[in-house]
Amino acid sequence: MTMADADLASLVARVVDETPAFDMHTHLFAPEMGSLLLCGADEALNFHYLVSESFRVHHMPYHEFWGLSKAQRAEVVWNSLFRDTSPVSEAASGVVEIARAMGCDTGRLTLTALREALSDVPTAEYISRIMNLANVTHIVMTNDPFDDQETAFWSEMGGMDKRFLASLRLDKLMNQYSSVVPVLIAKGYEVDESLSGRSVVELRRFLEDCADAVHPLYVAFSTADDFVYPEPDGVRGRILKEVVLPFCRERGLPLSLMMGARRQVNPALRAAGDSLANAPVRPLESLCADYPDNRFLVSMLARENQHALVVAARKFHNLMPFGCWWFVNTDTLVEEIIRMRLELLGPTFIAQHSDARVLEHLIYKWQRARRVLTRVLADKYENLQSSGWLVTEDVIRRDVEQLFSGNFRQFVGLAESSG
Ligand code: FIX
Ligand code: ZN
Repeated sequence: MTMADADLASLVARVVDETPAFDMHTHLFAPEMGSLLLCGADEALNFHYLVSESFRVHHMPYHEFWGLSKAQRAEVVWNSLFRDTSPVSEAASGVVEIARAMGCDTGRLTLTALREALSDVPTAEYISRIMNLANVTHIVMTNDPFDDQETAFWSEMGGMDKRFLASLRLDKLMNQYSSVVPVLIAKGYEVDESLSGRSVVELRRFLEDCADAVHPLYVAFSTADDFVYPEPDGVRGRILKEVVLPFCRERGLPLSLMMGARRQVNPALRAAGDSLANAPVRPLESLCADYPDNRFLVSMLARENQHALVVAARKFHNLMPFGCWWFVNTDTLVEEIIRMRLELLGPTFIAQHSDARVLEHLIYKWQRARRVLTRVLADKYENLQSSGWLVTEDVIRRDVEQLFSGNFRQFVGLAESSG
């Protein structure tokens, strides 16, 4: 039976709200990894998105800002973005959404009230509360084998909170190889800068060791606009071809490429100093064509690249577009991208990831994703209905489940029942 448009829209909203999400890319860590899991008001206000926005208001010299304690920086950000201007940006209004979900009176929100409502200590109950509010079942971490603070916990990873799963992040290996050579040598791997001798075999052994330690769901690295493929003589090209791709193939792991991040355009802003670049899609197409037995999870940072990425995914079934990353994770652009992907791919992509750096980010990032997906899907189902197609609750549930979790699970080979 055909539903009235308003009934259909509220059914879609309910199903989207009720469908759990598998958050396939975050910068959160299992609670057993101690101070690596960030939470609380001061961390939320020190989020690099807010830090960069705050400089547009307070104009403090960089050294002065970074010389402050974390709590003082949180106050500067608060004053700049919530007292002296209105929090209308994506990131700033996200704080208001977090506050509301955590029970604050957002009509007269103060920094003190926010600090009281959010916990600085990620107890198991607090994590469950936040994950329930966001309706997220699993959180994929970004695990960097060259971060000593993190790798100190790797041997205990097997016994950690099962809701947190690993991904192996290889930016340093792929983008700054010469800088990690001494580190690898110190760890006992026989490598050199020109990849001669046993280097390739040893790099492979290094990846095997990392994977044995963290059991990643996928391997990842980000690129700027300088990523080329094929690159037979370049070090990165050789590592990709001779080490990473065969490793991924043999272990059945997808390779995630996060394309278009131009790092440290303004180093004085520290983590907030990265920007974006329009990245060519051709190398990606060639990779997908040359390695049909590899699977590629891909997100692109520039709005200009989204259309080409979707078209590439029509051509190559080993390519899975995921999420709306960072500078395109705004209401307007998420709507545009999800609409474009649905129109060109149907529900065969990964609708969103949170990229959360602070636990409470899960709340607003997923609330937003759900609102946008509801709008777009309601519109699509209304059109289908008006063509006589039967749209039922079961059908909507199936589609949303695929977009929020199923497509990712299937792509990384996670059985429905496991995890
Ligand atoms: O490379 C990444 O995974 C990016 O998401 C981060 O580096 C970035 O700082 C970020 O947090 C974006 O949301
Ligand atoms: Zn990220």
